[in-house]
Amino acid sequence: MAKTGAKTAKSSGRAATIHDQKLLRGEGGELHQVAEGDAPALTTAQGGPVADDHNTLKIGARGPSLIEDFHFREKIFHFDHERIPERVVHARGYGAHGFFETYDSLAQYTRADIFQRAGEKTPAFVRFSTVAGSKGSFDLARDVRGFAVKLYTKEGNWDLVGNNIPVFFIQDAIRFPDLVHAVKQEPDRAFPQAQTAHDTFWDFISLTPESMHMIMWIMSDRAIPRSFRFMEGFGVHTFRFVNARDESTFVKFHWKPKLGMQSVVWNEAVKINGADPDFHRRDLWQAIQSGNFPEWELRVQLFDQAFADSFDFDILDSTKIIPEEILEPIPVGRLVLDRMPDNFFAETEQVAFMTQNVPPGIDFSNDPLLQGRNFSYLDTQLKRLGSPNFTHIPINAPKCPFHHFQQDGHMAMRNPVGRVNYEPNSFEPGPRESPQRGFRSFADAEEGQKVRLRPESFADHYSQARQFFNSQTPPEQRHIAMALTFELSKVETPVIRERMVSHLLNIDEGLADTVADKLGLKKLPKPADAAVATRKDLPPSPALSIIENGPDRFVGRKVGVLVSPGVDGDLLRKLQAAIEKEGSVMEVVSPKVGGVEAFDGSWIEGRHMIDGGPSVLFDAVALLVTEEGAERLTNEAAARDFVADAFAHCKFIAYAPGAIPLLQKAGVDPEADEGLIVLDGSKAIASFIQSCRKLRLWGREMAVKL
Ligand code: HDD
Repeated sequence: MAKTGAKTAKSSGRAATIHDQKLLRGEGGELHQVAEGDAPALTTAQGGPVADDHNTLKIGARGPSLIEDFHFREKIFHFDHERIPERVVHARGYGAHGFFETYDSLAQYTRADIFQRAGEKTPAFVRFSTVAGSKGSFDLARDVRGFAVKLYTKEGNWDLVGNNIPVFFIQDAIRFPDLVHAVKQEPDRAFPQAQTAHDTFWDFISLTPESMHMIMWIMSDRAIPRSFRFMEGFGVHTFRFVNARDESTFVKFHWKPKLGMQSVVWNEAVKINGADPDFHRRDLWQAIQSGNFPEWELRVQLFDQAFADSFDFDILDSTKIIPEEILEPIPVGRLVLDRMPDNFFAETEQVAFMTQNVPPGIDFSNDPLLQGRNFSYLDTQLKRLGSPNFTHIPINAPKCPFHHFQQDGHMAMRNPVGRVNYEPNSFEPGPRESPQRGFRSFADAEEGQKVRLRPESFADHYSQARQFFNSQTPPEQRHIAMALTFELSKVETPVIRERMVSHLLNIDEGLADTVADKLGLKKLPKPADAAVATRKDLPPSPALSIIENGPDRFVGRKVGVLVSPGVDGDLLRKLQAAIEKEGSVMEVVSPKVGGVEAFDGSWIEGRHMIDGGPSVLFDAVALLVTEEGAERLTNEAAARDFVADAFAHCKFIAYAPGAIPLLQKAGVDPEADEGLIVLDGSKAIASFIQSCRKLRLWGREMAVKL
C-alpha cells in the first residue's frame, strides 16, 4: 500500500534537503554530497584529527585519566558551555525560512525598497512562539503566539515583530516587566509553567483595566491555535509609511493565513500537550518538508491624520484595533515559508528580532509601547547572545551590502581592515553617510512638557472588549466563558475572582453571570457606572471570529483512521485518495505497531499505535474497523477515548458499519447527529469530505447547556 502520511521531500518534487541525503554544508554554506568512503575525519575544534573519541587518555587501561588529554578537555569544556540564556519572554519558538513577494508598488505611500516593484521577492525568516512558557514548555498552551518576521531587504533588515493577536495587555512599555513577572511562574514556588491560570496573573490583570480587551482575546480560541499555519499575525502598533517626498501615512500590518483560521478546543489542547508537546513544531516541520508551504497574505490598513483624529480611539493605544469593517486592509504581498533551518540553535535560537529594525520608508509612531520595545530588543540580545556582534551570526546578518566602522567586541568575526575605523577621514572614499539614501525619520513636530501621564484618549477599556465578545459566534462566546471559568477556578484568592467578574460586568453582563455562576459567586457586584456610561456600543466585527474566517476547503489538515485486522482495504484506499485530493493527509492508527492485514490480504501500514495516536492529533477521524475488531477495541481505553474525544471535540467521524459497537461503548450514538457519517459507499466518502470542510460540528457542544 502506498506510504501513508506526509510525502517524503523527494516525492514532493523538491530538492531533497540535507536530512534526506548524505550532504554536508561547506564553510561557505554550500551543500555538497559525501560519497561513500570520503567522510571527513573527526577533529577537535582546533582542527586536530581525533584518533579515539570513546576513551579518555589514562595510565593503563584502568589507571587515572590524564589532564593532558586536550581532546577530552575541549569536548567537555564546550559541552559545559552549550547553553545560552533563553529569551526572557517568547522563550519557546520555532522558525522557518521563506520569502516575501510584493504584489504591486506602494511607492505612493512608502520609499521602502521592498515595496517598490511588483513581484519583488525578499528573503524572510519567521519565528513563531509562545510568550509565558520556558524554552522546553509545550506548544498548545493558552497563550499569545509570537509572529516575528525578519525581512532581509535590500536596505537592511526589517523586523516586523508581531503577535497573532492585534492588541496587547498594556499601553505603556514601562509596565511590561510587571506583566511578565505576573504571568510567569510564581517566584516562591516556580510554578505554574506556561499558564495564566494562577493568582498572580489574575491579580495583576484584575488591577489593570487596560488589559480587558486583550483578556477577551486570550480567553478566546485565538490563544489555542490548531497550527501556526492557521493563525493570523499582526504588527499591533500604528507605524508610518514615509514616501520619497517625506509624506507620512499611518499603517497597521496584518498577516492573513491562506488556509484560513482554525483553533482547537481547550480540552483538546490539554490532551494534545500530553500526547505531543511539540504539536505545532511537528505540524510546521511536516508541512514544509512535504512541500505544503504555508502562506500568509500581508494586508495593510492605511490612514491619515484626519482619520486618526476622527476615530473613536487613539491610534497610539496598543489595546485598541481599527476594525476591518471601518478600514479595510489592503493586500500588498504574500509570505511563504518553504525551508526549515538546518540547525535549530544556529538559526531559530540565535535569531535576534528588533522592532527598531526598519528600512527607510518605514517609521514609528509615538505609541509608548512601541517606543519602549525599541529599547528593549537591542538590549536583550546582548544578554542572550553575549556580544554586540550578534549581527555577525549568519541568521542576523543583513543580506544586502553593509559598511560601517564598528569594531572589536566579543566574537568579532569581521573588523574593518587598514588604518581607517572612523569617518570623516581623508584616507578612503567611503563608507560615508548619505542624506539622500539614508534613513530619514519622519520630521513630525512635537511639543509639550515632560510629564508621566496616560492620555485621556487611552481611557476606554471596555468598549472594544465588548465589541470583540459580541463579534464571536455562540460557540466562541461559550469558549470564552469556559476559559474564564477554568482560569479563575484555579485562582485561590476569592477577591481576585470577584474583581474579575466586576470587569466582566463592564464587558457583557451575560458573560459575567455565566462565569460568576460557575464560580459559585452568589452576590454579584454591579457594573461600574462610569465604565458602562462611557462604553460605546460598537457594531460586531465579523473579521474577529475564527469560525467566521475558517478555510473554504479541508486543506493542510489530518484525518486519523483507526483500523483493525480485516479492514476493507479498498474502502481505505478510496478514503485516502479523497483526503489527499482535497489537500490533506491521512494517518493510519492501528491496534499494534506496524499496521494490520486487510481483508484482501494487503498490508495496511500504521503510522501510530492506538495508545500513541489519540484522536486529538487529528482534525477528523474515521473508524474503519470490522465488527470483530470493534469488539476487541472496546476493551481498550485508548480506543474508547479515541472515539469519545473526537465526538466531544465536535469532530466529524466517519465509520464503517462494523464500528458501531465501539461507538456505543465510547458512549456515542452512531446516529447522534450529522457529524457521524456511515461509510457505506463512495458517496459517503464525498459527504465526509464535504463535512470536514466545516472543520467542526459546533452544534454538538451547543446542545449541552453550560
Ligand atoms: Fe516583545 C520578544 C512580540 C511587547 C520586549 N516580543 C518578543 C518576541 C515577539 C514579541 C514575537 C519574540 C521574538 C523572537 O521570536 O525572537 N512583544 C511582542 C509584541 C508586543 C510585545 C507583539 C506588544 C505589542 N515586548 C513587548 C514589550 C517589551 C517587549 C512591551 C518591553 C518593553 N519582547 C521583548 C524582549 C524580547 C521580546 C524582552 C525577549 C526576547 C527578545 O526580545 O528578543 O526584548
